[in-house]
Amino acid sequence: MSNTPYDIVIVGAGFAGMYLLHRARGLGLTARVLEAGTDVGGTWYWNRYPGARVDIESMQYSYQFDEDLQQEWEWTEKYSPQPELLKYARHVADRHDLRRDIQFNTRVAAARYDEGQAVWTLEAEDGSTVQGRFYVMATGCLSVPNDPNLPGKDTFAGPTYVTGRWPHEGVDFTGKRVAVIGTGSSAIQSIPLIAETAAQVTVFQRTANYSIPAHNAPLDKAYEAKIKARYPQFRAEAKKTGPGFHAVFETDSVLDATPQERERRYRERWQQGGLGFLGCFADHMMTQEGNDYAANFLRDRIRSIVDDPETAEKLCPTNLIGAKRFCVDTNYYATYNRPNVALVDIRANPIEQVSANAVHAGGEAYGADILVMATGFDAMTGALLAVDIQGVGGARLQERWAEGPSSYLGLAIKDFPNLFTVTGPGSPSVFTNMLPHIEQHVDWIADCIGYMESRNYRRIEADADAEDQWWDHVQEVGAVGLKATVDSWYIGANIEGKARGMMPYLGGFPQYCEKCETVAAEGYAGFKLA
Ligand code: NA7
Repeated sequence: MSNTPYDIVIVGAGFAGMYLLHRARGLGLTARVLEAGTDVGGTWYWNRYPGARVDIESMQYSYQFDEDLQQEWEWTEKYSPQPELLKYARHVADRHDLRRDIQFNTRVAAARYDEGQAVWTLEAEDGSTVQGRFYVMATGCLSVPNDPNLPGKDTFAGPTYVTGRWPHEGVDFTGKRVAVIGTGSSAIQSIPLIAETAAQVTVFQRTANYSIPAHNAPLDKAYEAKIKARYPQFRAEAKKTGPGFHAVFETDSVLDATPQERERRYRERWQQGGLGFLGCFADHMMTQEGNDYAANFLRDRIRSIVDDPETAEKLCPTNLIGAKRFCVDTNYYATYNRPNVALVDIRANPIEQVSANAVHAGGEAYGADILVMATGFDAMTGALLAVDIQGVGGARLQERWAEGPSSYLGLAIKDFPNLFTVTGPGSPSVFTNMLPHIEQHVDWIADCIGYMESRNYRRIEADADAEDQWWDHVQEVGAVGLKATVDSWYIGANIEGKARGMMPYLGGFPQYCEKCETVAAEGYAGFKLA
């Protein structure tokens, strides 16, 4: 690596890092992207498990900064599969000639701010260093896999695969006995496909999840043409919705509806499929009673699909619908009707140990040749804390966030000057359509740096009071309704020992964007510029 300070050093070559590099060049700044993988794509580079697929329609989960690109690119399916998303990322890298400023195979271990020089020095695991005046963590919200310590896991004789680190050459399950740990989105997407070729699939479920059919299909050409005819307006409308994507979000209360009207709307949304399901009323997340209506409807769907009543009951979630990430599937529940698929409730029968060729739970040994860990991620903070980031006055992010994160707008942290985080804790991030949010954050960061360059400012730092107030607001909004009452990775509950607290901002994407715009318009209110 070179020791000449770049204007901006960016960690991560996913959609955020790629777009920020493009914006940096547009500002006439030098930028270097450091990426642990061997290619661009981030999430879609790492998550190659069978069935990996975006759960927002591809016409909406795509870049909008390049109008020609969004007009020219043709998605083949309503919800793109991982290989197509990776192809898209590679296409964008080629189209904008990004790779020449991206250093692959480089995992950053530490970053230190030198106050006198006003530069950040990033150190990679191989000891090489690179410096930049600005430093941006574009490392994603779900990028560090959760690797639970199952007793005896290391004694397992067969291969263990982690959904978030899937081998590039794929996995052949033909004739194998496969044990899948976890029933979140990654498991729900992959189990139906694994079951098609495996001899036996045993699913170890700790918490049943709600899932809604994707009704995925080839992309309707007439629909595509209709959107492309007014793409910028279509995107602008999406930004006005709470989660930043098009769906019909009704504003009336589930409590005021007649039973017939509730049933009618639930059935209609079930037929439509996808994440818009809960948008059929405004307040599912406000009361237990309102939540129960939707939950009962989905539990009835599960019972109607799954033949074996005992398995169906185990698959019926008992927690609040919408508190954990809602899943979108293709044939998930029906897969349990296959003779080669079995479900083990490990809440009732905890895993005792893994041995050479079995997973032992509730006194039974379930034979396995392959172990699939679909156990999720150290969400929101995992990738940020994987780097030993040292700011000014001895501030260390790992210590600062030991009791939970705090940030100004999910963009900046006091005592860490010239460091920005893309979709960091305190921003709406995972509660929104990630790609438009990434673009909003990157634009904000690039505009801010452009503003500083034009006025000769060399240093920006979140003001302590502004950060505290924002974080209090994030917690206050996060406590409204029922979302925070259920253990989820949104509140850090999936990682043993992790501090609890609502990490994404629940106040809505439009409200958040307005706040960011006001901050910028007021000369970066809440930041100290020097
Ligand atoms: P998730 O949604 O966090 O799911 C992880 C699953 O693994 C979930 O069912 C967990 O059960 C289970 N898990 C985690 N740790 C353990 C242990 N120790 N033992 C047994 N089971 C465990 O991750 P995904 O990768 O599926 O999805 C992440 C996001 O990617 C998703 O929300 C979409 O946005 C795309 P738990 O519920 O914690 O009881």
